[in-house]
Amino acid sequence: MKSIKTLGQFIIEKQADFPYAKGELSRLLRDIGIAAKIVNREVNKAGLVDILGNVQGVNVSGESQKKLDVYADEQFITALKSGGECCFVASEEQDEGVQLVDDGVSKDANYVVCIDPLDGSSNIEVNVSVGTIFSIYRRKSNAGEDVSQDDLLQKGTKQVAAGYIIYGSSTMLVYTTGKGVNGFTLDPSIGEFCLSHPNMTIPKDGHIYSINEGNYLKFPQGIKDYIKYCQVEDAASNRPFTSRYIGSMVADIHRNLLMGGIFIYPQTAQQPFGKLRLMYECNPIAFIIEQAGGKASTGEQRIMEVTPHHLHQRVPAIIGSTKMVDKVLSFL
Ligand code: AHM
Ligand code: MG
Repeated sequence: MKSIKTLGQFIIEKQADFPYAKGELSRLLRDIGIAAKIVNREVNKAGLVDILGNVQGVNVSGESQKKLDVYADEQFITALKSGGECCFVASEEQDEGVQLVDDGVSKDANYVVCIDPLDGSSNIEVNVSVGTIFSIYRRKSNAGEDVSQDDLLQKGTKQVAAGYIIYGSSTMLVYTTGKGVNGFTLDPSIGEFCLSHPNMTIPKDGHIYSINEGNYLKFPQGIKDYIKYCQVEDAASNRPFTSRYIGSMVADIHRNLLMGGIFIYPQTAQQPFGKLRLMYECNPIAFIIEQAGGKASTGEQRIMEVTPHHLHQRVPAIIGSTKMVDKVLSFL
């Protein structure tokens, strides 16, 4: 029988690679993995229990929150708080950063986390994959000092780790610490994430494009031109390409990571920065895709080089196989 390697074993093995190898980042990743298993359990029984539907209130972006969004938010924040390695969290579900202080303990923690606890949550009710996306930074202030928004508002290039969990036909955790990308599949029989996709790389080119074409009329001309390019017949470049859009960023990105492809969420006249959030959607995904050998751009610059001004900032996103991203950029 082939031996398995759990996420916990892998993290410990890789600990020496981390920039500050004191085990803090390892513990932080482990805490996220534990919360992911708890959220996975609830996502899996979403159709069974009375947990669907809106709870009162809307999140900071004016969208109605689903109960599982709130549940996932609580689980990740609780895990980060009790783990003690994170002092400040930015979450899609929280207007402001959440300071994790428990009898003063976490104030000394060296890391801050940006997280979308349950992305694509409008898909839960129809049994379509959803995800969690996270990004980890060293705090800017010194341990023991008060934390401020400045600790969270760092460029994506400063990420020390990032990952996503996809709650799909199987549940996977994919993460990077800047030394490649590794994927772990949850084995429900033993309750462990097991290394299933070592050293993931995205094909340099692909033939899948993922974009919400319902918004076509509102897209910038260059994006419209690219979509038409994808649809033209040309045997030499394997066109027409295949259009695949799940509407769950993690699921669309995960498929493209494995098969090659491009994901685009552009700006429109109504949404000059697009829809997706820089700090907890685009930056972590950009870090993973770049680490897998792909590219992530706003159309004007590398996503990870965008200067953040507020926690819920939006950016246009063009993410995927290098050749496909370059092709889109040539149309802009
Ligand atoms: P959410 O954070 O409110 O779930 O929104 C993010 C999601 C992404 O997962 C997905 O790529 C996008 O919204 C889909 O948006 P649209 O329905 O406009 O195509
Ligand atoms: Mg989201």
